[in-house]
Amino acid sequence: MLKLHGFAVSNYFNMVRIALETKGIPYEVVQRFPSQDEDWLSLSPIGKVPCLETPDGTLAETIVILEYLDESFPDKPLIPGTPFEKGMTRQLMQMIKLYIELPARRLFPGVFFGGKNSDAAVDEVKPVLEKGVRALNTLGRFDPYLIGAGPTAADFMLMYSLDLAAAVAKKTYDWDMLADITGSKALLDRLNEDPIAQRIAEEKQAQMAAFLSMRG
Ligand SMILES: N[C@@H](CCC(=O)N[C@@H](CS)C(=O)NCC(=O)O)C(=O)O
Repeated sequence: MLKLHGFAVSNYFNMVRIALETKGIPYEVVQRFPSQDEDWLSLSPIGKVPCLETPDGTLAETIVILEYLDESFPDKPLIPGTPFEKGMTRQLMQMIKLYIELPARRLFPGVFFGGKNSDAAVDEVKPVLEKGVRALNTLGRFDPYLIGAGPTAADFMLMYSLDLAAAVAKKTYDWDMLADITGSKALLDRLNEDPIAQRIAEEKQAQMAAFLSMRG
């Protein structure tokens, strides 16, 4: 059986988890926190979570794992359609990672973990997020899902990235980022209403206090 390594507060872990659950793929969770321990690095070369143990070996990097799942379990595709349509979903996945999640993540220490963000980081992140917002407005259809009638892997990346990025934008710049992405608030509400998403959110909430005290 597939083994998903990670922990319930991790947004990347939850992107993979919701894909596994939505597709109905059997899997086990192995609770793991990021580290540079030798045994973990032998599974996840950079030491991050998530990582997926498959019958053929181990894969790290969320987009790689999502692609592996869709190719190995073609029912209920999360990167559906023609090569071009698949390209559109993949394009959004990359835009969300590179221009929403990663820049926002630079400011997590000051926003979520009681640290202080440097002025340089604060200045550098905003224009990148603005480009990400512009790309989502250009590429997203929000009708009702990001790119079509059903959720894709891009929706799952969005729901576990945009919530955090919006919190970063609000606290750092007093910027209501969701108001600037037409349809995004309704889409996040729709995605979060799903019973699978609610279960994942409950597990995240249950682990949150322990996670924050571990970091503090
Ligand atoms: N590019 C990685 C990012 C994963 C990631 O940043 N995971 C976080 C937890 S949500 C982590 O392991 N952080 C520890 C670190 O950055 O060393 C992916 O797509 O899976």
